Amino acid sequence: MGACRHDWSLEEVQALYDLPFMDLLYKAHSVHRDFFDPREIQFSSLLSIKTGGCPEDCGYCPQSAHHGADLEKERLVKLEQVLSEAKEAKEKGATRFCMGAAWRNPNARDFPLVLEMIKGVKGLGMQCCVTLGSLDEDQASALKDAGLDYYNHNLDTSPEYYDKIITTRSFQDRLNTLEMVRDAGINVCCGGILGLGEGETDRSRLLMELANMPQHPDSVPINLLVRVKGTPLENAKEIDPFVFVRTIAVARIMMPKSYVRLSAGRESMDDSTQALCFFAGANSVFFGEKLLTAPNSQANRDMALLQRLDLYPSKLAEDNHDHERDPALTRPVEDALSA
Ligand code: SAM
Ligand code: DTB
Ligand code: SF4
Repeated sequence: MGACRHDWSLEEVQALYDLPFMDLLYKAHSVHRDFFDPREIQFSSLLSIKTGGCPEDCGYCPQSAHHGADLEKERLVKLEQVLSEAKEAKEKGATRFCMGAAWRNPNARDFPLVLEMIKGVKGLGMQCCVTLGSLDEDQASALKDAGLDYYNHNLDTSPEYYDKIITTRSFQDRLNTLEMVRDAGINVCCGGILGLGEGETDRSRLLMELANMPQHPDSVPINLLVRVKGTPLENAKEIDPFVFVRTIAVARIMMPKSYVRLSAGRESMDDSTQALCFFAGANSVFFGEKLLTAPNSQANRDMALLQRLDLYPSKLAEDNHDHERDPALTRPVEDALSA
């Protein structure tokens, strides 16, 4: 049974990446079966609660005020709208409702309203996640008190490549916010983006940073860059889909108990690539017509794909942190983690 390690070296991560593709997938899928039902996919639904005009300069992001993406700016949405969107997402099978705001950090005027939104979503019996930028200790503990289950704050890329993509907030700032979230007792949702022009070593370093945190993030979103017109990365070179699949597989092996989310970028991904991602250990997706501002894979396409692959959306009760497995599903893979 794979142990949770926090001492990965770059050489070890690269050795996993460099395994023959089929060996890597076999190993990752074996680890996946040790901890999860390989047929179950967790659905999260996204809502942008404050759109555009962000003071940060993240090179991939259409919501940055530094770039010229064609985007309608929106003020904080109303509580009623949040609740009706959350209800609809729940009816469609989402177990988690995630709200994102284009802020550097939450401000004193809007933060109490976000706390009300969290309480409202919790009142519907859903898990709740928010991503609001950097936090201080008091904000983290207020979020916890409001009942927040997850906080999303991504590392995005390797520490070495980071300042080619973002200059207004440091990699260390991100680690500090993550520490505050962890210390407040909120589950951490933290991952990155591929296709930013990063190199192989950057992808390994990103996964190494994630896995070597004091605790593995509970959710690990792996985004494929959505190239948006008007952003500095609108013409970034596409990456080989098999590199994306390899990244999912390596993340699964390094963080065996975490939910690995096949996140942004599914709209442009073909069904076979997504199927390979699920085999490699992805067990969560964003479900619904829209991500924050960009289109997502259509719900009917997702449902058809799940059916064709004999997968099913997780139920709330099963989507927890008690990874008790049905022994009938466990294969003899004691050696799954030995190189
Ligand atoms: N403003 C907050 C922050 O950055 O912490 C929260 C919202 S932000 C949009 C959340 C994450 O979405 C980013 O960290 C990034 O990983 C991802 N993201 C943003 N734009 C993207 C794009 N064009 N393609 C893929 N992922 C993207
Ligand atoms: C994450 O890792 N991906 C989501 C969520 N966390 C907040 C956001 C993806 C955004 C894609 C671009 C957009 O919709 O603006
Ligand atoms: Fe702002 Fe978040 Fe977009 Fe960066 S990723 S520009 S912080 S909304």
